[in-house]
Amino acid sequence: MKKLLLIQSTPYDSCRIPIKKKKLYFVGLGIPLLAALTPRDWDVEIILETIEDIPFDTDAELIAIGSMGHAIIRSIDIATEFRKRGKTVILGGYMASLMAEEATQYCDSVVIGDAENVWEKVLRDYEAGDLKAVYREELEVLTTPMPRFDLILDKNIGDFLPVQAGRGCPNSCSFCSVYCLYKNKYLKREIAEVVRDIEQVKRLGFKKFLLLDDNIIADRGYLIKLCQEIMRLNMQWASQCSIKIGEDKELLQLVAESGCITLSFGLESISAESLKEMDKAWADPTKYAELIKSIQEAGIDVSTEMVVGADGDTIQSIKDTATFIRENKVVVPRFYILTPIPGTKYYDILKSQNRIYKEDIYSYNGSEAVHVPKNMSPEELTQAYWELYTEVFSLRSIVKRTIIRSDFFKKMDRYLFYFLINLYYRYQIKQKITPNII
Ligand code: B12
Ligand code: SF4
Repeated sequence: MKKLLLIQSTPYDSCRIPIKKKKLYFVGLGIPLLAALTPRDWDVEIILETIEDIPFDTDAELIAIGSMGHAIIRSIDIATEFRKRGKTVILGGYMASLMAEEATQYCDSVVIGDAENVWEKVLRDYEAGDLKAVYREELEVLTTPMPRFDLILDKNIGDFLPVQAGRGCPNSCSFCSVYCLYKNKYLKREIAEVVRDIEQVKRLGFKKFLLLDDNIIADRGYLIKLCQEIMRLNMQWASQCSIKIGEDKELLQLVAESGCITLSFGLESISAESLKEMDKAWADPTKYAELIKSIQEAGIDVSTEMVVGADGDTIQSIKDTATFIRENKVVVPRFYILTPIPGTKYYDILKSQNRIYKEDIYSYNGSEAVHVPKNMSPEELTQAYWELYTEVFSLRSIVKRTIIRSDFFKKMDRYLFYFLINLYYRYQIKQKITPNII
């Protein structure tokens, strides 16, 4: 039987050593889905490099590697090693899609964007000895088979499995890879199909799932119907969406009742000027505190993603971000340096202004300034970023955000869990690892 090895690569750390973990708390869906899209006359093996070693002496003839962000460098190195051993290598996933032309130099074929309409053709072309350098087949309708979780269940993964209802986002933030790939397209799956996948997660013995959508409230009516279905399954879930959900008390209540325990919000910045620069002026930072409160009052824990280094940011505004996070009792805050990912609108703008400071994609890890900010030097930005992380994950801030809360005794288990996550992040930050590859 022909054999395919599917790899999700892990990024390198600052010493160019692949980042390894004992456990992968959040697994992606791309690779298990690709396995499900593979015709059954292929034998498939999955390797999640963050928790497993790559079997370079594999008997698989075809190697397909997925890459997120700066992990593309690792994917390229893996591809090079396999090609030396005579294997055929295909790259895909977000980062290979955004820099497909460059990626083709290091592999036999690149799949840009969604694989659903094209993966079987790729494999058949390979079998016929007619593999093309690039494949791209945009989706008009999103329908996916049941992901092959059977291939990852024996691995050391967390207690959430991934499910996806939709892809893309109607917004157009300048720095965003999702916008770059989907423009304003927002594709949703039939609710029955999503429920089918959640039911599979439940059948496999998992009580929690991660709804991987980038903005789950992009279609309010759809989310309402989905929550009504999820509710009867008696599961817990987490997802991410626009903070504007805080304005919609009725929706918040339904989302919470359906089992949503945590929502993550790309707040990006507390500076209105910075948000404008990111084409995210629709978000109003003066309302953030009030919206966060209303989400917390609905019983949903608030996690945030923010970036520093936009033109509205100063050293002082970056320091003030730590106070914002502490005062609003954000349980899991994450930060990145605003990074002009090649392929995005933001990259083109900075390039035209001659403000790209480092071209080496290896530095595009979100924790090192690669552009020249307006109000500080790149080095000052990198330093301010790590100081922000250090302050936010000081014991004082961690305790204030996770323990000293009026509802602590109501949800003690959950807050103690967040407390431990925060301690783990604190440990990672001390090693200068951006706490994301969890
Ligand atoms: C879950 C997730 C994670 C998880 C799990 C990652 C893992 N190891 O599997 C965690 C939290 C650990 C994580 C970490 C990181 N992530 Co992440 N992650 C996601 C998220 C939310 C969902 C991914 C997913 O499963 N999507 C659903 C599947 C079905 O879609 P898909 O992955 O795009 O796959 C489809 C196609 O792309 C294609 N495809 C995917 N892989 C492959 C491979 C081959 C060979 C082929 C042919 C096709 C193919 O087929 C699939 C079906 O159509 C996405 C956002 C998003 N919208 O996708 C960000 C996202 C992919 N992550 C991103 C980044 C930057 C990272 C980090 C680098 C962050 C950091 N600075 O540390 C790390 C890198 C980790 C790593 N191992 O490489 C960016 C990537 C941007 C870019 N330009 O590449 C995204 C898009 C978030 C964003 N909005 O910017 N991530
Ligand atoms: S709202 Fe989020 S997913 Fe949508 S374009 Fe902006 S950053 Fe990207």
